Amino acid sequence: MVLGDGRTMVSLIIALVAVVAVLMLATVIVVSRGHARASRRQVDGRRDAGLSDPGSRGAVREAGVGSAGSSGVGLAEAPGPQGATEVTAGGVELPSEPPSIRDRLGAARRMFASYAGLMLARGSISVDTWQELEEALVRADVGLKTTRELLAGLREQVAGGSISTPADLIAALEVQMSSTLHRHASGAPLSFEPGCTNVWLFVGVNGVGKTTTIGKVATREVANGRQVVIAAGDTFRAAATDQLELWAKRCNAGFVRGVQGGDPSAVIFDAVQHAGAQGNHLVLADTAGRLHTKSNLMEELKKIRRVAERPPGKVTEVLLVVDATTGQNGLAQAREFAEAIGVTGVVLTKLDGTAKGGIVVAIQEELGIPVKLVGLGEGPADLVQFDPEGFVGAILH
Ligand SMILES: Nc1nc2c(ncn2[C@@H]2O[C@H](COP(=O)(O)OP(=O)(O)O)[C@@H](O)[C@H]2O)c(=O)[nH]1
Ligand SMILES: [Mg+2]
Repeated sequence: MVLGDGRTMVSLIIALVAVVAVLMLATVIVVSRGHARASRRQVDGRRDAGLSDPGSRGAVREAGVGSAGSSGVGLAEAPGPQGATEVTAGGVELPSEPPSIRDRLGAARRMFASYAGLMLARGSISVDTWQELEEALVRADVGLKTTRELLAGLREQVAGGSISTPADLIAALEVQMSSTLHRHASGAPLSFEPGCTNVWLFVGVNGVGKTTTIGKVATREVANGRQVVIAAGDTFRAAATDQLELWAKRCNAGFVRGVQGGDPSAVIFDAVQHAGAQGNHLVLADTAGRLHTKSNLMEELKKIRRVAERPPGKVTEVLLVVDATTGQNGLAQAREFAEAIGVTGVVLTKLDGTAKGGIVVAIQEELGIPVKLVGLGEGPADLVQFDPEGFVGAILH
């Protein structure tokens, strides 16, 4: 090449520009093919899972996926805002000192104490003692069937001579109630399996506290260093999704939502697939408490469960949320959900309210489902692991 030759220089520049343009064009083609392949894979996955085409239910949005830097608790890096995905970050709210069941069950304890006072004043076990004990247990929501079973066990001990005073009777009741709760592994931690995307499904009728419980569980799990994605599977009520999004933002969990009235299974499928792709550990899936008919709801829940099991998802908990203030009605709900979809544990909420608590014993004795968590208020820290001894002690003395 001869330097200073103007025409040669111009040709060289034109050639260089042409090469750069060809390279850029090739890159654009490769990237757009990659995107097309990825979205085809997701649509195929949905179709395999028996879900509707995303176009028919609106795009899934995502908010509140935090970055590791913003929280310091090791959350996955947020994906870039592409397509219909929307990403926002929030601050983690660590739970303060958890409340104690003992403090919040004051009303139940006072009620039982007034009966115990009557029994102990008498000095010996009489017909009245048995009547008072039965009344106390039924009023505490233990339920007639479970109360009678507990009393039958105590009568045997009295007949055998191992119990002779009202004080012994109350002590034996405590042992019997605790052993009932232990028999069904109550208070066991929630199941979590490494190496897959754990899905914890929250089911239960409207108003029991599913959404609030998910918020509390997400707060706790994020604070413990887990990467959490919340799936707004209650597409039936728009307010439920907004309420959940707020919780997700507050604790810096990922959040996947669908359109109102959309297919809940599709939302949960997308959340699981997204969580898997991000290497996240845990999906907390909200569900509707009521659809047009009850059988619709149960069928929908079965479908959600099937879809959530698709790799890398694995349903490791199906938690039935029961409002403790609904008393024996909660037992009937538990029976229905357990029969339809299988329930691995109960979250008993509102034990801080007017609840008497005995429903815990009834649920376990009659259905054999362990109570795993207890809701003691509306705040993010108002959730505790169920502790059988602490619970029985909080009611009886
Ligand atoms: N006192 C009290 N209120 C609760 C508890 N859990 C939930 N709630 C309240 O119960 C109401 C219904 O809760 P929500 O989570 O929307 O129920 P969902 O319909 O099952 O999702 C809300 O006002 C919650 O603040 C709890 O443990 N204690
Ligand atoms: Mg809800």
